[in-house]
Amino acid sequence: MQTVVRKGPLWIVLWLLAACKTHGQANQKPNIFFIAVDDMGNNDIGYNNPEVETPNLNNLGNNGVILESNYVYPVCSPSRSAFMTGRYAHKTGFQHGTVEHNQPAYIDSSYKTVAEKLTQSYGYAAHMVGKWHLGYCKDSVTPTYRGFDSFYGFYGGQENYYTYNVARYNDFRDNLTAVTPKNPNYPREDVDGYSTFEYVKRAVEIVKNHDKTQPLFLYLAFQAPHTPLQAPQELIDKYPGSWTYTDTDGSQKTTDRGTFYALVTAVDMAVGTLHQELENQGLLDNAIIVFTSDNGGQPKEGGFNNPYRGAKGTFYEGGVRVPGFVYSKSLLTKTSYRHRGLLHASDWLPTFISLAGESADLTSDNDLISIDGVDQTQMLLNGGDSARSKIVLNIDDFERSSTIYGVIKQFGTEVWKYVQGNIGRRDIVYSATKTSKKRALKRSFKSERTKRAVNDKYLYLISADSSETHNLYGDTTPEIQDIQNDLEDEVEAEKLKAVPPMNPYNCGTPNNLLNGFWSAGPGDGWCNCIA
Ligand SMILES: [Ca+2]
Repeated sequence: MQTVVRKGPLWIVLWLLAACKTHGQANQKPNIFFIAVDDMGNNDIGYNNPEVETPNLNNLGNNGVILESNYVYPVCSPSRSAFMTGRYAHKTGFQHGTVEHNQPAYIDSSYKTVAEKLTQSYGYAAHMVGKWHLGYCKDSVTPTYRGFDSFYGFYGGQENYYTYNVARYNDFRDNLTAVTPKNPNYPREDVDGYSTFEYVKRAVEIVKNHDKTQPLFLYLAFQAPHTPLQAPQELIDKYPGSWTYTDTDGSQKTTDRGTFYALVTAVDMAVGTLHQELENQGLLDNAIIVFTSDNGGQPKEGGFNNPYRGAKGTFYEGGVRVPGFVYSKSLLTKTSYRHRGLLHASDWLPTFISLAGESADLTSDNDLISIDGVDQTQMLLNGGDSARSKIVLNIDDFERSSTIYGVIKQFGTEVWKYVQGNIGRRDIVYSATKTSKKRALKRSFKSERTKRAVNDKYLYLISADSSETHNLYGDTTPEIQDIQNDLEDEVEAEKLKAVPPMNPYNCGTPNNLLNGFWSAGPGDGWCNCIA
């Protein structure tokens, strides 16, 4: 009798406990806010350069962990492919530069995106706002088919901030619906603003409407501060004056760095708006904010990478080592410092999976078993060592003129970099006489153009020479010879793993315009077009 009486309530209690546990676990998964900016160089953020006003970014970075060795690719699409897939670009076919409008490139469905993993395996809601730049030749390769519950932004690159045009035609979407104020079929009337602010407006809507019993992944990919250099006039007015630099032919050029700063400040304001709303909604109590650029700055457009050499599009540090930080109110056991550990664009996926799963096993999940990214939670949360000692910068030999192989490797406290091939056209070298005086930077660097060849080789000890002024390739010191041989072997081994690039060709004139919008088209769209 006693046993029977107890059995009923006990079963209910256990059932309730199990239900609560499941519910509790769901709540324990942190919200993940992944903020990417476009073409921001090392010297383009306030905590590295007080000349640019970024109080919100400074606050988050200075109270979080600033990433000193945050490596990406030199241009947009490869970096974004690594963000989304956790794989090196040469493993997914994105190693050969940016995806152009007429190129039928996309993330193959065999590579799960971070949004697919978080929504399908870990119970997250996932939303994307901003720049995709990973192909759109059929609807099924666009964000809402690749794991995101919603998408608000554009498929390509280099969009006009006010008209949402790219290369004369429109490229702006709310899920699959083309959006402009000119589109009578679109119900909203308020989509006519500066895109940085439109994006954050949508991000705030997402946050406000989010069911807080579910963990949230938001990928907010600003198009700023990429060209065209457009910003609200009141922000441009903050930065009067001109900035000059010496171009590759030795001539003095003026750069619109003031307007560029205004683009960055607009991003900072947008991040501040989002941050405040996250606080208002209580979504930061168990959350991580990640901020990263996708490649280095373009000096001729106002982006500087000081003290790193090179520019966007180059494999010098200035092209691939970019601003980044993590911030969390509750998850970081060590804060307010700079971490020099190696971190790569491909690491975010496994790191987010690790944060999402209390026992995420990255070695047995078939979707993750062959990724290149590594779980960096110990480094980011606890200030531990980086989980990687090597980064493959790229493997791309599709065109002889742009052939590039590169690897970074840590040996003890030394970090070495080996590059073979076209390290980059804009070979900007910072002057040894640069000062930290305000506005001094405009006088402090010069650039030079030198001939590049597929067999050019570079070896830099970047832990001591981050400006890459001493090419040690061919040095006869035995220790350096050993390192050189090691890195050359790494590159040779990695070459065998590369898949062909997906975006070598333009399709000519595929059927990718519909009513003035860059569009995918039904079914296979124009993915099978042949140049
Ligand atoms: Ca970019």
